[in-house]
Amino acid sequence: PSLYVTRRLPGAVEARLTSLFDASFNPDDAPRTRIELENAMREHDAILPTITDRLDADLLALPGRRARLIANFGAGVDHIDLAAAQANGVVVTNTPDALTDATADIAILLMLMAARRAGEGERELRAGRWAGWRPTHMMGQAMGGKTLGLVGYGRIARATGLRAAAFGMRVIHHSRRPSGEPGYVDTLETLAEEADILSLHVPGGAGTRHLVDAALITRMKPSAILINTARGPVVDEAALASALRGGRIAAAGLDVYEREPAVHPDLLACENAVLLPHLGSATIETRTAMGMQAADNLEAFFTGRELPNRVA
Ligand code: 8YV
Repeated sequence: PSLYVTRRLPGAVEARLTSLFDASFNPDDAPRTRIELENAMREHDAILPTITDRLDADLLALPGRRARLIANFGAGVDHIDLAAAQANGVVVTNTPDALTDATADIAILLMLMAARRAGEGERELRAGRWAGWRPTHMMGQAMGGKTLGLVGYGRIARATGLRAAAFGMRVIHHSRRPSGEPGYVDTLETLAEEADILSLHVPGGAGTRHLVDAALITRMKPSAILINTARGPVVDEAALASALRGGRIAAAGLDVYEREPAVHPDLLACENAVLLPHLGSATIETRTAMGMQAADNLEAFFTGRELPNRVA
């Protein structure tokens, strides 16, 4: 079968895909244009896209479409119109397990950086503004003894909670469907009120857009920290920047943004925002494992086996 891969992938993954399929790789590793995606849908049996490819209803209903499988490289599939995929008989798979630990690690990294003011400190030092040690210099907050509120309770949330417990944190969570597990809090509002650190682990898409808005931020403690490793649009960036500037919450640690790669200019101006360029799954081990998981799904599809990670 013929496969189109929209971005360059780790070498071991490209080698496996080449051994299994008549695979074409995007040569310049730039995001694909709409025309390029249309051509790929018409010319190949399967597509392996990433978060930078928007596969909307028109693309999925494209006349003359040949592609029958979209094997997404990544867990989040909010860039793919799943209802349109379903309606047009296009199968969609994702790579949920491969990136759990790497993303939980980034959530903890952001918590530590925000709580201990690491970005701010490094900027001060590199700018030659560090006046030397003093007892009250750049005091942050401890994580131990604090409460972590997990919004969503899937794989990454749980892995983040386990790590936070090792830092001596109390871990509570809220999810759409009650988990029935210890630490479950009935409403998002109560979770926001109780948490010292609020960490987001919900999928993107219309159902979670601006879940964290000005009203929810108002419920948070003035000392609270917001962490987002999920999807940018879950947070109203303008409302968050205004809260950070006004001292209504203490800090934020973000890995994802509403309009990537653009970042709200007001956030860029906030000293108390730690801002990473969507590094959640960016380790060689994880990106390789994601590619291998996508390859497993492709292989299962074309050999008529059950798909390990079907989402539509
Ligand atoms: C990926 C992610 O790097 O898997 C996800 O949902 O957000 C990232 O970790 C990205 O999706 C790759 O397509």
